[in-house]
Amino acid sequence: NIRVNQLGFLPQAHKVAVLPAGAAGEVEVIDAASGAVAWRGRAGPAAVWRESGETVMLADFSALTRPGDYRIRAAGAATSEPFAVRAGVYAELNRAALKAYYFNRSGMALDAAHAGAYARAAGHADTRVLVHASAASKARPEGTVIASPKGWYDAGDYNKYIVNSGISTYTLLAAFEHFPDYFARQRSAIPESGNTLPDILDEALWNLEWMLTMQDPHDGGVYNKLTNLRFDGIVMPAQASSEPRYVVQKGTAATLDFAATMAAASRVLKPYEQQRPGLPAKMLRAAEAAWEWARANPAVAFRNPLGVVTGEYGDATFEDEFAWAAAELYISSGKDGYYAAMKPAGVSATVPEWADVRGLAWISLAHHRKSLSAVADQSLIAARIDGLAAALAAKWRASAYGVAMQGKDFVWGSNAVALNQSMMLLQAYRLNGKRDYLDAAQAGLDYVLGRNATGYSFVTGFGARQVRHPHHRPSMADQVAAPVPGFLAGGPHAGQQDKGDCKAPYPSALPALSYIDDDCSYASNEVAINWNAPLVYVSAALDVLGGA
Ligand code: G3I
Ligand code: 9MR
Repeated sequence: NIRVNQLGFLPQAHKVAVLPAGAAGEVEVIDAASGAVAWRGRAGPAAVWRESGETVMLADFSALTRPGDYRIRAAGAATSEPFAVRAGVYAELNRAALKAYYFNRSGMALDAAHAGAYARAAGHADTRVLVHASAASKARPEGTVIASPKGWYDAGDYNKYIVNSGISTYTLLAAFEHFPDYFARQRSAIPESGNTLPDILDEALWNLEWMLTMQDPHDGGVYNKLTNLRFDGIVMPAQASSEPRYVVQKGTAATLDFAATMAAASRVLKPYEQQRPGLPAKMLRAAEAAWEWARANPAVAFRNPLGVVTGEYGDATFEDEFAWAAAELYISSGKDGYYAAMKPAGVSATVPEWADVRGLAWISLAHHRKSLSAVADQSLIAARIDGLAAALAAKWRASAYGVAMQGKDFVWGSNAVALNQSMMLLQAYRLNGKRDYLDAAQAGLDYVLGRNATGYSFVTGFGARQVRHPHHRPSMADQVAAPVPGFLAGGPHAGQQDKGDCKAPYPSALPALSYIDDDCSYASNEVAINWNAPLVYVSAALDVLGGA
Protein backbone atom coordinates (compact mmCIF):
# COMPACT_ATOMS: atom_id res chain seq x y z
CA ASN A 1 0.00 0.00 0.00
CA ILE A 2 0.94 3.62 -0.50
CA ARG A 3 1.95 5.26 2.80
CA VAL A 4 1.50 8.95 3.37
CA ASN A 5 0.95 11.39 6.20
CA GLN A 6 -2.84 11.02 6.60
CA LEU A 7 -3.36 14.50 7.97
CA GLY A 8 -1.40 16.34 5.32
CA PHE A 9 1.02 19.16 4.68
CA LEU A 10 1.43 22.89 4.64
CA PRO A 11 1.56 24.18 1.05
CA GLN A 12 5.32 24.82 1.12
CA ALA A 13 6.23 21.59 2.92
CA HIS A 14 8.40 18.76 1.65
CA LYS A 15 5.86 16.11 0.61
CA VAL A 16 6.78 12.50 0.23
CA ALA A 17 4.88 9.22 -0.13
CA VAL A 18 6.20 5.68 0.13
CA LEU A 19 5.16 3.27 -2.65
CA PRO A 20 5.48 -0.51 -2.73
CA ALA A 21 8.04 -1.71 -5.24
CA GLY A 22 5.31 -3.47 -7.22
CA ALA A 23 3.67 -0.18 -8.15
CA ALA A 24 4.37 1.57 -11.39
CA GLY A 25 7.00 4.30 -11.32
CA GLU A 26 4.39 6.75 -12.64
CA VAL A 27 2.55 8.40 -9.73
CA GLU A 28 -0.46 10.71 -9.64
CA VAL A 29 -1.82 12.91 -6.89
CA ILE A 30 -5.52 13.28 -7.51
CA ASP A 31 -8.18 15.55 -6.10
CA ALA A 32 -9.99 13.44 -3.49
CA ALA A 33 -13.45 14.57 -4.61
CA SER A 34 -13.23 15.00 -8.38
CA GLY A 35 -10.41 12.60 -9.20
CA ALA A 36 -8.74 15.29 -11.31
CA VAL A 37 -4.98 14.88 -11.56
CA ALA A 38 -3.25 17.60 -9.57
CA TRP A 39 0.32 16.35 -9.91
CA ARG A 40 2.00 13.71 -12.00
CA GLY A 41 5.54 12.48 -11.61
CA ARG A 42 7.82 9.51 -11.13
CA ALA A 43 8.82 7.59 -8.04
CA GLY A 44 12.49 7.17 -7.22
CA PRO A 45 14.42 3.88 -7.48
CA ALA A 46 13.34 0.87 -5.40
CA ALA A 47 15.30 0.19 -2.22
CA VAL A 48 14.99 -2.10 0.78
CA TRP A 49 14.05 -0.71 4.19
CA ARG A 50 15.74 -3.20 6.46
CA GLU A 51 13.60 -2.17 9.44
CA SER A 52 10.40 -3.49 7.80
CA GLY A 53 11.84 -5.80 5.15
CA GLU A 54 9.90 -3.91 2.46
CA THR A 55 11.20 -2.86 -0.91
CA VAL A 56 9.81 0.61 -1.55
CA MET A 57 10.08 3.72 -3.70
CA LEU A 58 9.73 7.35 -2.67
CA ALA A 59 7.61 9.83 -4.58
CA ASP A 60 8.38 13.50 -3.93
CA PHE A 61 5.39 15.66 -4.80
CA SER A 62 6.54 18.82 -3.03
CA ALA A 63 5.75 20.79 -6.17
CA LEU A 64 2.05 20.37 -5.41
CA THR A 65 1.35 23.49 -3.34
CA ARG A 66 -2.29 24.19 -4.21
CA PRO A 67 -4.52 23.73 -1.14
CA GLY A 68 -6.98 20.86 -1.38
CA ASP A 69 -7.82 17.30 -0.38
CA TYR A 70 -5.95 14.63 -2.26
CA ARG A 71 -5.08 10.97 -2.65
CA ILE A 72 -2.13 9.31 -4.35
CA ARG A 73 -2.44 6.59 -6.95
CA ALA A 74 -0.13 4.43 -8.97
CA ALA A 75 -0.86 1.35 -11.05
CA GLY A 76 -0.24 -1.82 -9.07
CA ALA A 77 -1.03 -0.33 -5.64
CA ALA A 78 -4.19 0.60 -3.75
CA THR A 79 -4.92 4.33 -3.79
CA SER A 80 -3.64 6.07 -0.64
CA GLU A 81 -5.61 7.40 2.29
CA PRO A 82 -6.75 11.00 1.79
CA PHE A 83 -4.76 13.95 3.08
CA ALA A 84 -4.92 17.72 2.89
CA VAL A 85 -2.62 20.47 1.70
CA ARG A 86 -3.32 23.72 3.49
CA ALA A 87 -1.97 26.35 5.88
CA GLY A 88 -2.45 25.58 9.56
CA VAL A 89 -2.96 21.91 8.81
CA TYR A 90 -1.61 20.87 12.24
CA ALA A 91 -3.57 23.31 14.42
CA GLU A 92 -6.27 20.79 15.38
CA LEU A 93 -3.70 18.07 15.98
CA ASN A 94 -1.73 20.40 18.21
CA ARG A 95 -4.83 21.42 20.12
CA ALA A 96 -5.78 17.79 20.74
CA ALA A 97 -2.24 16.74 21.68
CA LEU A 98 -2.25 19.48 24.31
CA LYS A 99 -5.75 18.61 25.45
CA ALA A 100 -4.62 15.04 26.12
CA TYR A 101 -2.83 16.33 29.23
CA TYR A 102 -6.10 17.68 30.56
CA PHE A 103 -7.69 14.27 29.97
CA ASN A 104 -4.90 12.72 32.06
CA ARG A 105 -5.20 15.05 35.04
CA SER A 106 -5.08 13.43 38.45
CA GLY A 107 -7.37 14.73 41.19
CA MET A 108 -9.83 16.53 38.98
CA ALA A 109 -13.30 15.70 37.71
CA LEU A 110 -13.56 16.25 33.96
CA ASP A 111 -16.88 17.96 33.26
CA ALA A 112 -18.92 17.52 30.11
CA ALA A 113 -18.39 21.14 29.12
CA HIS A 114 -14.67 20.45 28.64
CA ALA A 115 -14.41 16.70 28.25
CA GLY A 116 -17.57 15.94 26.25
CA ALA A 117 -18.16 12.21 26.04
CA TYR A 118 -15.00 11.66 28.07
CA ALA A 119 -16.33 13.40 31.18
CA ARG A 120 -15.46 11.43 34.31
CA ALA A 121 -15.36 11.70 38.07
CA ALA A 122 -12.18 12.69 39.85
CA GLY A 123 -9.72 10.05 41.03
CA HIS A 124 -6.46 9.97 42.96
CA ALA A 125 -6.88 13.18 44.95
CA ASP A 126 -3.51 12.43 46.60
CA THR A 127 -4.22 14.75 49.51
CA ARG A 128 -3.10 12.04 51.97
CA VAL A 129 -0.03 10.28 50.61
CA LEU A 130 2.32 8.25 52.81
CA VAL A 131 6.09 8.52 53.00
CA HIS A 132 7.31 5.05 52.05
CA ALA A 133 9.96 3.26 54.12
CA SER A 134 12.44 3.82 51.27
CA ALA A 135 11.94 7.59 51.61
CA ALA A 136 11.90 7.86 55.39
CA SER A 137 14.01 10.58 56.98
CA LYS A 138 14.33 12.10 60.44
CA ALA A 139 12.03 14.98 59.56
CA ARG A 140 9.61 12.71 57.69
CA PRO A 141 9.58 9.21 59.18
CA GLU A 142 7.90 6.28 57.42
CA GLY A 143 4.15 6.77 57.29
CA THR A 144 4.26 10.58 57.46
CA VAL A 145 1.22 11.94 55.64
CA ILE A 146 1.86 14.56 52.98
CA ALA A 147 -0.40 16.24 50.42
CA SER A 148 0.70 15.81 46.82
CA PRO A 149 -2.33 16.59 44.67
CA LYS A 150 -2.71 17.47 40.97
CA GLY A 151 -0.25 16.43 38.28
CA TRP A 152 -0.85 14.27 35.23
CA TYR A 153 -1.12 10.51 35.23
CA ASP A 154 2.04 9.31 33.54
CA ALA A 155 0.49 7.26 30.82
CA GLY A 156 -2.03 4.44 30.62
CA ASP A 157 -1.41 3.93 34.33
CA TYR A 158 -2.35 6.21 37.22
CA ASN A 159 1.00 6.84 38.86
CA LYS A 160 3.03 10.06 38.78
CA TYR A 161 6.77 9.91 38.13
CA ILE A 162 9.13 12.86 38.50
CA VAL A 163 11.76 11.70 36.00
CA ASN A 164 9.21 11.43 33.23
CA SER A 165 7.37 14.57 34.31
CA GLY A 166 10.55 16.58 33.94
CA ILE A 167 11.17 16.04 30.24
CA SER A 168 7.44 16.18 29.46
CA THR A 169 6.76 19.46 31.23
CA TYR A 170 9.96 21.04 29.95
CA THR A 171 9.06 20.15 26.37
CA LEU A 172 5.70 21.91 26.71
CA LEU A 173 7.42 24.93 28.27
CA ALA A 174 9.95 24.98 25.43
CA ALA A 175 7.15 24.83 22.86
CA PHE A 176 5.67 27.93 24.45
CA GLU A 177 9.03 29.66 24.87
CA HIS A 178 9.88 29.14 21.20
CA PHE A 179 6.47 29.80 19.67
CA PRO A 180 4.70 32.19 22.06
CA ASP A 181 2.38 33.73 19.47
CA TYR A 182 1.13 30.37 18.28
CA PHE A 183 0.34 29.28 21.83
CA ALA A 184 -1.14 32.63 22.77
CA ARG A 185 -3.84 31.77 20.23
CA GLN A 186 -4.03 28.01 20.81
CA ARG A 187 -7.08 27.18 22.92
CA SER A 188 -7.57 23.67 24.22
CA ALA A 189 -10.94 24.30 25.92
CA ILE A 190 -9.81 23.53 29.45
CA PRO A 191 -11.40 24.94 32.63
CA GLU A 192 -8.70 27.64 32.77
CA SER A 193 -9.19 28.78 29.16
CA GLY A 194 -10.95 31.95 30.27
CA ASN A 195 -8.03 33.27 32.33
CA THR A 196 -5.20 35.47 31.09
CA LEU A 197 -2.59 32.70 30.81
CA PRO A 198 -2.10 30.76 27.57
CA ASP A 199 -3.68 27.32 27.89
CA ILE A 200 -0.36 25.53 27.47
CA LEU A 201 0.98 27.31 30.56
CA ASP A 202 -2.15 26.54 32.57
CA GLU A 203 -1.71 22.91 31.58
CA ALA A 204 1.99 22.90 32.51
CA LEU A 205 1.13 24.51 35.84
CA TRP A 206 -1.20 21.66 36.71
CA ASN A 207 1.84 19.39 36.73
CA LEU A 208 4.36 21.91 38.06
CA GLU A 209 2.26 22.47 41.17
CA TRP A 210 2.31 18.74 41.79
CA MET A 211 6.05 18.54 41.17
CA LEU A 212 6.66 21.21 43.82
CA THR A 213 5.00 18.97 46.43
CA MET A 214 7.46 16.18 45.58
CA GLN A 215 10.40 18.10 47.03
CA ASP A 216 11.23 17.45 50.66
CA PRO A 217 11.27 20.97 52.11
CA HIS A 218 13.73 19.86 54.79
CA ASP A 219 16.61 19.03 52.45
CA GLY A 220 15.70 19.87 48.83
CA GLY A 221 15.75 16.26 47.64
CA VAL A 222 12.95 15.05 45.37
CA TYR A 223 11.05 11.77 45.56
CA ASN A 224 11.19 9.61 42.48
CA LYS A 225 7.48 8.95 42.22
CA LEU A 226 4.06 9.02 43.77
CA THR A 227 2.70 5.55 43.29
CA ASN A 228 0.52 2.64 44.22
CA LEU A 229 2.42 -0.43 45.34
CA ARG A 230 1.10 -2.19 42.21
CA PHE A 231 -0.64 -0.96 39.06
CA ASP A 232 -4.34 -0.18 39.36
CA GLY A 233 -6.72 -2.49 37.53
CA ILE A 234 -8.29 -1.51 34.24
CA VAL A 235 -10.82 0.86 35.81
CA MET A 236 -11.73 4.54 35.67
CA PRO A 237 -9.78 6.83 38.04
CA ALA A 238 -12.68 7.14 40.48
CA GLN A 239 -12.98 3.33 40.69
CA ALA A 240 -9.30 2.80 41.41
CA SER A 241 -8.08 1.03 44.51
CA SER A 242 -8.39 2.94 47.77
CA GLU A 243 -5.15 1.45 49.08
CA PRO A 244 -2.66 4.11 50.18
CA ARG A 245 -0.34 5.77 47.71
CA TYR A 246 3.28 6.52 48.55
CA VAL A 247 6.15 8.80 47.77
CA VAL A 248 9.23 6.64 47.45
CA GLN A 249 12.97 7.17 47.69
CA LYS A 250 14.66 10.40 46.64
CA GLY A 251 17.12 10.10 43.78
CA THR A 252 19.72 12.05 41.86
CA ALA A 253 18.00 11.82 38.46
CA ALA A 254 14.59 12.87 39.81
CA THR A 255 16.09 15.72 41.81
CA LEU A 256 18.07 17.09 38.85
CA ASP A 257 15.18 16.71 36.40
CA PHE A 258 13.10 18.64 38.92
CA ALA A 259 15.79 21.32 39.21
CA ALA A 260 15.99 21.77 35.45
CA THR A 261 12.24 21.89 34.94
CA MET A 262 11.66 24.33 37.79
CA ALA A 263 14.45 26.60 36.61
CA ALA A 264 12.95 26.66 33.11
CA ALA A 265 9.45 27.20 34.49
CA SER A 266 10.58 30.11 36.66
CA ARG A 267 11.85 31.87 33.55
CA VAL A 268 8.89 31.07 31.32
CA LEU A 269 6.39 32.16 33.97
CA LYS A 270 8.24 35.36 34.88
CA PRO A 271 6.08 37.53 32.57
CA TYR A 272 3.00 36.16 34.35
CA GLU A 273 4.21 37.12 37.82
CA GLN A 274 1.03 39.16 38.37
CA GLN A 275 -1.21 36.15 37.83
CA ARG A 276 0.92 33.97 40.13
CA PRO A 277 2.61 36.32 42.59
CA GLY A 278 5.82 34.90 43.97
CA LEU A 279 5.67 31.66 41.98
CA PRO A 280 8.59 32.22 39.58
CA ALA A 281 10.91 33.08 42.47
CA LYS A 282 9.66 30.13 44.48
CA MET A 283 10.40 27.82 41.55
CA LEU A 284 13.92 29.14 41.17
CA ARG A 285 14.57 28.68 44.89
CA ALA A 286 13.20 25.13 44.66
CA ALA A 287 15.47 24.46 41.68
CA GLU A 288 18.56 25.71 43.51
CA ALA A 289 17.73 23.68 46.62
CA ALA A 290 17.34 20.58 44.46
CA TRP A 291 20.66 21.29 42.76
CA GLU A 292 22.38 21.52 46.14
CA TRP A 293 20.87 18.21 47.23
CA ALA A 294 22.13 16.55 44.05
CA ARG A 295 25.62 17.99 44.54
CA ALA A 296 25.66 16.42 47.99
CA ASN A 297 24.08 13.17 46.70
CA PRO A 298 25.54 12.84 43.20
CA ALA A 299 24.96 9.14 42.53
CA VAL A 300 21.72 7.93 44.12
CA ALA A 301 20.30 5.59 41.49
CA PHE A 302 16.69 4.56 41.78
CA ARG A 303 15.51 0.98 41.81
CA ASN A 304 11.99 -0.02 42.82
CA PRO A 305 12.01 -0.75 46.55
CA LEU A 306 10.87 -4.21 47.60
CA GLY A 307 7.09 -4.45 47.26
CA VAL A 308 6.76 -1.64 44.70
CA VAL A 309 6.24 -2.94 41.16
CA THR A 310 5.06 0.09 39.21
CA GLY A 311 7.10 1.92 36.53
CA GLU A 312 10.70 2.37 37.53
CA TYR A 313 12.24 5.01 35.30
CA GLY A 314 15.48 3.75 36.76
CA ASP A 315 18.52 5.58 35.47
CA ALA A 316 22.00 5.07 36.81
CA THR A 317 23.95 7.70 34.86
CA PHE A 318 23.66 11.32 35.87
CA GLU A 319 26.05 13.37 33.70
CA ASP A 320 23.18 14.28 31.42
CA GLU A 321 20.86 15.35 34.25
CA PHE A 322 23.64 17.42 35.83
CA ALA A 323 24.31 19.12 32.50
CA TRP A 324 20.65 19.87 31.85
CA ALA A 325 19.97 21.23 35.33
CA ALA A 326 23.13 23.35 35.21
CA ALA A 327 22.18 24.81 31.83
CA GLU A 328 18.66 25.76 32.93
CA LEU A 329 19.93 27.23 36.20
CA TYR A 330 22.55 29.22 34.30
CA ILE A 331 20.00 30.67 31.89
CA SER A 332 17.37 31.44 34.53
CA SER A 333 19.60 32.70 37.36
CA GLY A 334 22.27 34.40 35.27
CA LYS A 335 24.97 32.94 37.54
CA ASP A 336 28.06 32.01 35.54
CA GLY A 337 29.03 29.29 38.01
CA TYR A 338 26.29 27.08 36.64
CA TYR A 339 27.73 27.27 33.13
CA ALA A 340 31.06 26.04 34.41
CA ALA A 341 29.27 23.31 36.40
CA MET A 342 27.70 22.06 33.18
CA LYS A 343 31.19 21.20 31.85
CA PRO A 344 29.82 21.86 28.36
CA ALA A 345 32.88 20.78 26.39
CA GLY A 346 32.28 17.22 27.58
CA VAL A 347 28.55 17.17 26.89
CA SER A 348 27.47 15.80 23.54
CA ALA A 349 24.08 16.39 21.93
CA THR A 350 21.75 13.41 21.61
CA VAL A 351 18.07 12.86 20.85
CA PRO A 352 16.28 13.38 24.18
CA GLU A 353 14.43 10.67 26.07
CA TRP A 354 13.52 10.28 29.74
CA ALA A 355 16.84 8.64 30.56
CA ASP A 356 18.98 11.01 28.48
CA VAL A 357 18.25 14.70 28.83
CA ARG A 358 21.49 16.33 27.68
CA GLY A 359 19.86 17.39 24.40
CA LEU A 360 17.45 19.56 26.39
CA ALA A 361 20.38 21.57 27.75
CA TRP A 362 21.48 22.36 24.20
CA ILE A 363 17.94 23.28 23.16
CA SER A 364 17.71 25.89 25.91
CA LEU A 365 21.22 27.25 25.38
CA ALA A 366 20.60 27.58 21.64
CA HIS A 367 17.28 29.34 22.12
CA HIS A 368 18.77 31.85 24.56
CA ARG A 369 22.16 32.17 22.87
CA LYS A 370 21.80 35.89 22.12
CA SER A 371 21.28 36.82 25.75
CA LEU A 372 23.82 34.51 27.40
CA SER A 373 26.75 35.95 29.35
CA ALA A 374 30.29 36.00 27.97
CA VAL A 375 31.24 32.65 29.53
CA ALA A 376 28.99 30.77 27.10
CA ASP A 377 30.81 29.25 24.13
CA GLN A 378 28.62 30.34 21.24
CA SER A 379 30.36 28.26 18.61
CA LEU A 380 30.17 25.14 20.77
CA ILE A 381 26.40 25.60 21.15
CA ALA A 382 25.94 25.98 17.41
CA ALA A 383 28.24 23.03 16.69
CA ARG A 384 26.39 20.69 19.04
CA ILE A 385 22.99 21.51 17.59
CA ASP A 386 24.16 21.38 13.98
CA GLY A 387 26.24 18.25 14.53
CA LEU A 388 23.30 16.24 15.79
CA ALA A 389 21.01 17.55 13.07
CA ALA A 390 23.54 16.77 10.36
CA ALA A 391 23.82 13.19 11.59
CA LEU A 392 20.03 12.78 11.66
CA ALA A 393 19.63 14.37 8.24
CA ALA A 394 22.24 12.01 6.80
CA LYS A 395 20.20 9.02 7.99
CA TRP A 396 17.03 10.57 6.60
CA ARG A 397 18.68 11.16 3.22
CA ALA A 398 19.98 7.59 3.02
CA SER A 399 16.74 5.94 4.17
CA ALA A 400 14.63 3.92 1.77
CA TYR A 401 11.58 5.13 3.72
CA GLY A 402 12.78 8.72 3.89
CA VAL A 403 12.91 8.78 7.69
CA ALA A 404 15.73 9.09 10.22
CA MET A 405 14.39 6.13 12.23
CA GLN A 406 16.71 3.11 12.22
CA GLY A 407 16.97 -0.27 13.95
CA LYS A 408 18.03 0.75 17.43
CA ASP A 409 15.43 3.53 17.48
CA PHE A 410 12.58 0.99 17.76
CA VAL A 411 12.52 1.03 21.54
CA TRP A 412 9.54 1.14 23.90
CA GLY A 413 7.96 4.45 22.86
CA SER A 414 9.67 4.60 19.44
CA ASN A 415 7.14 7.07 18.03
CA ALA A 416 8.51 9.62 20.45
CA VAL A 417 12.02 8.88 19.19
CA ALA A 418 10.83 9.93 15.72
CA LEU A 419 9.34 13.14 17.09
CA ASN A 420 12.26 13.96 19.36
CA GLN A 421 14.52 13.54 16.33
CA SER A 422 12.31 16.07 14.59
CA MET A 423 12.46 18.39 17.56
CA MET A 424 16.27 18.38 17.46
CA LEU A 425 16.32 18.91 13.69
CA LEU A 426 14.03 21.90 14.20
CA GLN A 427 16.48 23.42 16.68
CA ALA A 428 19.13 23.39 13.98
CA TYR A 429 16.72 24.80 11.41
CA ARG A 430 15.88 27.63 13.80
CA LEU A 431 19.58 28.26 14.24
CA ASN A 432 20.87 28.19 10.69
CA GLY A 433 17.91 27.83 8.36
CA LYS A 434 19.25 24.79 6.45
CA ARG A 435 16.21 23.56 4.52
CA ASP A 436 17.15 19.87 4.81
CA TYR A 437 16.64 20.08 8.56
CA LEU A 438 13.08 21.31 8.17
CA ASP A 439 12.36 18.59 5.61
CA ALA A 440 13.86 15.84 7.76
CA ALA A 441 11.80 17.11 10.71
CA GLN A 442 8.68 16.94 8.55
CA ALA A 443 9.48 13.29 7.84
CA GLY A 444 9.27 12.47 11.55
CA LEU A 445 5.75 13.86 11.78
CA ASP A 446 4.82 12.14 8.50
CA TYR A 447 6.06 8.91 10.04
CA VAL A 448 3.77 8.98 13.08
CA LEU A 449 0.82 10.15 10.97
CA GLY A 450 0.94 7.24 8.56
CA ARG A 451 4.11 7.11 6.47
CA ASN A 452 5.31 4.08 8.38
CA ALA A 453 5.38 0.35 7.80
CA THR A 454 2.22 -0.37 9.83
CA GLY A 455 0.11 2.10 7.87
CA TYR A 456 -1.44 3.45 11.08
CA SER A 457 -1.79 7.05 12.03
CA PHE A 458 -0.54 6.72 15.61
CA VAL A 459 -2.48 9.65 17.06
CA THR A 460 -5.92 8.80 18.44
CA GLY A 461 -8.65 10.69 16.60
CA PHE A 462 -6.48 11.68 13.62
CA GLY A 463 -6.02 10.11 10.22
CA ALA A 464 -8.08 7.74 8.07
CA ARG A 465 -6.48 4.63 9.58
CA GLN A 466 -6.04 5.63 13.18
CA VAL A 467 -5.06 3.72 16.28
CA ARG A 468 -8.20 2.59 18.12
CA HIS A 469 -7.12 0.52 21.12
CA PRO A 470 -4.34 2.17 23.13
CA HIS A 471 -3.29 0.78 26.50
CA HIS A 472 -4.86 3.67 28.42
CA ARG A 473 -7.00 2.85 31.41
CA PRO A 474 -9.64 5.56 30.82
CA SER A 475 -9.95 4.65 27.13
CA MET A 476 -10.29 0.98 28.06
CA ALA A 477 -12.67 1.41 30.99
CA ASP A 478 -15.03 4.13 29.80
CA GLN A 479 -18.04 3.12 27.75
CA VAL A 480 -17.05 5.27 24.80
CA ALA A 481 -16.12 3.34 21.66
CA ALA A 482 -13.44 5.76 20.47
CA PRO A 483 -10.31 6.18 22.60
CA VAL A 484 -9.62 9.51 24.29
CA PRO A 485 -8.38 11.71 21.43
CA GLY A 486 -5.03 13.41 20.95
CA PHE A 487 -2.77 10.68 22.34
CA LEU A 488 0.30 9.32 20.57
CA ALA A 489 0.65 5.54 20.84
CA GLY A 490 4.10 4.24 21.84
CA GLY A 491 4.69 2.55 18.50
CA PRO A 492 6.70 -0.37 17.13
CA HIS A 493 8.97 -1.88 19.76
CA ALA A 494 11.50 -4.46 18.61
CA GLY A 495 11.83 -5.84 22.14
CA GLN A 496 8.13 -6.84 22.23
CA GLN A 497 8.44 -6.79 26.02
CA ASP A 498 4.75 -7.49 26.70
CA LYS A 499 4.65 -10.84 24.91
CA GLY A 500 4.02 -12.76 28.11
CA ASP A 501 0.97 -10.67 29.05
CA CYS A 502 -0.56 -9.81 25.71
CA LYS A 503 -2.42 -12.57 23.92
CA ALA A 504 -2.59 -10.75 20.59
CA PRO A 505 0.29 -11.88 18.37
CA TYR A 506 2.84 -9.46 16.94
CA PRO A 507 2.55 -9.55 13.13
CA SER A 508 6.29 -9.71 12.60
CA ALA A 509 9.62 -9.86 14.39
CA LEU A 510 10.96 -6.94 12.34
CA PRO A 511 11.45 -3.72 14.34
CA ALA A 512 9.24 -1.37 12.31
CA LEU A 513 6.39 -3.91 12.27
CA SER A 514 6.54 -4.84 15.97
CA TYR A 515 3.28 -3.15 16.79
CA ILE A 516 -0.22 -4.28 17.76
CA ASP A 517 -3.26 -2.02 17.95
CA ASP A 518 -4.56 -3.96 20.93
CA ASP A 519 -5.04 -2.55 24.41
CA CYS A 520 -3.13 -5.45 25.95
CA SER A 521 0.06 -4.25 24.28
CA TYR A 522 1.53 -1.88 26.84
CA ALA A 523 4.95 -2.18 25.22
CA SER A 524 3.80 -1.02 21.77
CA ASN A 525 0.46 0.68 22.26
CA GLU A 526 0.46 2.56 25.54
CA VAL A 527 0.28 6.35 25.65
CA ALA A 528 2.53 8.56 27.79
CA ILE A 529 3.07 12.21 28.66
CA ASN A 530 6.66 12.15 27.45
CA TRP A 531 5.56 10.85 24.07
CA ASN A 532 2.83 13.44 23.56
CA ALA A 533 5.13 16.34 24.44
CA PRO A 534 7.25 16.28 21.27
CA LEU A 535 4.01 15.91 19.30
CA VAL A 536 2.88 19.21 20.80
CA TYR A 537 6.26 20.74 20.03
CA VAL A 538 6.70 19.46 16.48
CA SER A 539 3.13 20.08 15.30
CA ALA A 540 3.37 23.69 16.48
CA ALA A 541 6.84 24.21 15.06
CA LEU A 542 5.91 22.88 11.62
CA ASP A 543 2.71 24.95 11.58
CA VAL A 544 4.80 28.05 12.29
CA LEU A 545 8.10 27.41 10.48
CA GLY A 546 6.74 25.37 7.59
CA GLY A 547 4.51 28.20 6.44
CA ALA A 548 7.36 30.24 5.01
O1 G3I B 1 19.03 0.35 29.52
C1 G3I B 1 18.86 -0.91 28.89
C2 G3I B 1 19.95 -1.16 27.91
O2 G3I B 1 21.15 -1.23 28.58
C3 G3I B 1 19.63 -2.44 27.15
O3 G3I B 1 20.59 -2.66 26.18
C4 G3I B 1 18.25 -2.35 26.52
C5 G3I B 1 17.85 -3.64 25.79
O4 G3I B 1 16.62 -4.17 26.22
O5 G3I B 1 17.31 -2.09 27.50
C6 G3I B 1 17.53 -0.88 28.18
O6 G3I B 1 16.54 -0.74 29.15
C7 G3I B 1 15.26 -0.42 28.68
C8 G3I B 1 14.79 0.83 29.39
O7 G3I B 1 13.47 1.14 29.02
C9 G3I B 1 15.67 2.05 29.09
O8 G3I B 1 15.55 2.43 27.76
C10 G3I B 1 14.32 -1.56 29.01
O9 G3I B 1 14.67 -2.71 28.27
C11 G3I B 1 12.89 -1.19 28.74
O10 G3I B 1 12.03 -2.17 29.25
C12 G3I B 1 12.55 0.11 29.38
O11 G3I B 1 11.26 0.51 28.93
C13 G3I B 1 10.59 1.45 29.71
C14 G3I B 1 9.30 0.82 30.27
O12 G3I B 1 8.57 1.80 30.99
C15 G3I B 1 9.56 -0.36 31.21
O13 G3I B 1 10.25 0.06 32.33
C16 G3I B 1 10.23 2.62 28.82
O14 G3I B 1 11.40 3.29 28.42
C17 G3I B 1 9.32 3.58 29.55
O15 G3I B 1 8.85 4.54 28.62
C18 G3I B 1 8.12 2.84 30.15
O16 G3I B 1 7.40 3.76 30.91
C19 G3I B 1 6.18 3.30 31.47
C20 G3I B 1 6.30 3.47 32.97
O17 G3I B 1 7.27 2.57 33.46
C21 G3I B 1 4.96 3.27 33.67
N1 G3I B 1 3.95 4.11 33.06
C22 G3I B 1 3.77 3.86 31.66
C23 G3I B 1 5.04 4.14 30.90
C24 G3I B 1 4.86 3.96 29.42
O18 G3I B 1 4.75 2.63 29.02
O1 9MR C 1 -0.55 -1.12 32.76
C1 9MR C 1 0.85 -1.12 33.01
C2 9MR C 1 1.53 -0.11 32.12
O2 9MR C 1 1.07 1.18 32.42
C3 9MR C 1 3.03 -0.23 32.24
O3 9MR C 1 3.69 0.60 31.32
C4 9MR C 1 3.47 -1.66 32.02
C5 9MR C 1 4.96 -1.87 32.20
O4 9MR C 1 5.41 -1.48 33.41
O5 9MR C 1 2.80 -2.52 32.90
C6 9MR C 1 1.40 -2.49 32.77
O6 9MR C 1 0.84 -3.35 33.70
C7 9MR C 1 0.93 -4.70 33.36
C8 9MR C 1 1.90 -5.39 34.31
O7 9MR C 1 3.20 -4.89 34.15
C9 9MR C 1 1.85 -6.88 34.11
N1 9MR C 1 0.49 -7.40 34.17
C10 9MR C 1 -0.41 -6.77 33.20
C11 9MR C 1 -0.47 -5.28 33.39
C12 9MR C 1 -1.32 -4.62 32.28
O8 9MR C 1 -2.62 -4.89 32.41
